[in-house]
Amino acid sequence: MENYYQPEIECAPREEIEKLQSERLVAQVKRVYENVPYYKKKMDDHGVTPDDIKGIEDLHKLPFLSKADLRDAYPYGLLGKPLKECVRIQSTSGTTGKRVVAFYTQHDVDLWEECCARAIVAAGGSDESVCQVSYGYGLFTGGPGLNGGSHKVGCLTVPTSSGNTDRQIMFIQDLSATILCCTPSYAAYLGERMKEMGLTPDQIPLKSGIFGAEAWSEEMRQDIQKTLGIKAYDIYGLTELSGPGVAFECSAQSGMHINEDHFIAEIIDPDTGEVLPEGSTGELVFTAIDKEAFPMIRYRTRDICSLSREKCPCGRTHVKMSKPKGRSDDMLIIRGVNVFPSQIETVLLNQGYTSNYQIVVGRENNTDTFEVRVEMTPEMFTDNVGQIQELQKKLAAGLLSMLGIKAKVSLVAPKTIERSEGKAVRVIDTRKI
Ligand code: DLL
Repeated sequence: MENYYQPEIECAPREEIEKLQSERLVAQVKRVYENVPYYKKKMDDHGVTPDDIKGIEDLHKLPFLSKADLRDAYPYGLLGKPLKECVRIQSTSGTTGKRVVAFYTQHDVDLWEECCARAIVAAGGSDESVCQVSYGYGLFTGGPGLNGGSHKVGCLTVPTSSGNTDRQIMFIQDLSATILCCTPSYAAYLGERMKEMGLTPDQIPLKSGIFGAEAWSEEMRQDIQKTLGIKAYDIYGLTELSGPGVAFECSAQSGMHINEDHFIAEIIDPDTGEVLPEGSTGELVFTAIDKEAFPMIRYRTRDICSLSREKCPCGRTHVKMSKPKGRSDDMLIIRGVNVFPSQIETVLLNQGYTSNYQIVVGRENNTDTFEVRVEMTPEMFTDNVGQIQELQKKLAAGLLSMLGIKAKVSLVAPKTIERSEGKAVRVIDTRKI
């Protein structure tokens, strides 16, 4: 049986959701126009006033907000409430430029934690659950968001944060944790370590996992589910919009329901900005309609995915987004061809490898070099050169057929590629240096 945290809104009829969205959008646009000079100027420059926005059908009239705007307005330029009403900041681990600093009022924290609670209940959580939160705590939103959601549901919360892998496993075993929250790459590592310790899936108390914060393939899901003996649920979010819980997966495991009472999603053509019809793949754009301190309107996420309103067997009525294949800025252009790391991961896992890999891109004689380094599993590990060459050839052929370009494949010994405790870094691109 499917359980819901807030059934009246998660399963509300479409007309009701759209009516609520329209009301909230109109009020939000008016509020930011009157209170945030940065938005007022942006809307004035675009020739649109709050009077032009009568409902969700007018959303497309509003200007986009981009990461560049966040940088321009850093740190306080987009504040929708006086600082004295703000109770928290969170921040991204961006490697270039200024960090994004997002602000929250108590209302915003409650809204965010409720979204995470919906995700936990959808993954089978209840006040009987022991929920281990192994996302990082601190400025990163993963730990604090799932921690708050777990409290709201009434789970026994185990705030291990990331790292110290053997201690994580000790808590899972000793406290009989039933839900694990972490990045998929860390879940894969925990699974690998438990296997090494001789733990079989039936000896692991976990029942489900809530994994997100980075792109991961369907094949990686199957792999994690098998090793840990759990059902693995995807969760999506970004700091600018609150953190995890903007969208979450249900038992159908076929896309993530977007919490549409708080966020309106659109898919646009990333080159022209044109709104694309339902089902098209493009850049995901979000409008947060009831956040107070950091009110994002038509924020361009740079994540590439599609939306579907097909009826979901779980009973929820909120639109579903497909697994993002990665950010448009994660996409590599190698010899003119668009390559997403998640496509490479699909080929690797289909051929029996794990998600321990690295993509190394460089330039020699004005041509891009492209190498995929992959760990052999202990079962396939051999020092027979002929056998290794055979495996490399097969993998190179798989990559060629998926990507349309040739990669050099290097198989390396088990445990030689560094494991990740948070978001995995899989691409080394020396062309940018
Ligand atoms: O990663 C929030 C989060 C924490 C989500 C824990 C889920 C679980 P940021 O650090 O701001 O926030 O990074 C946001 O991560 O724009 C996507 O590119 C990527 N991302 C997040 N969730 C997923 C997912 C958190 N399930 C950026 N699948 C987003 C693919 C994801 N990519």
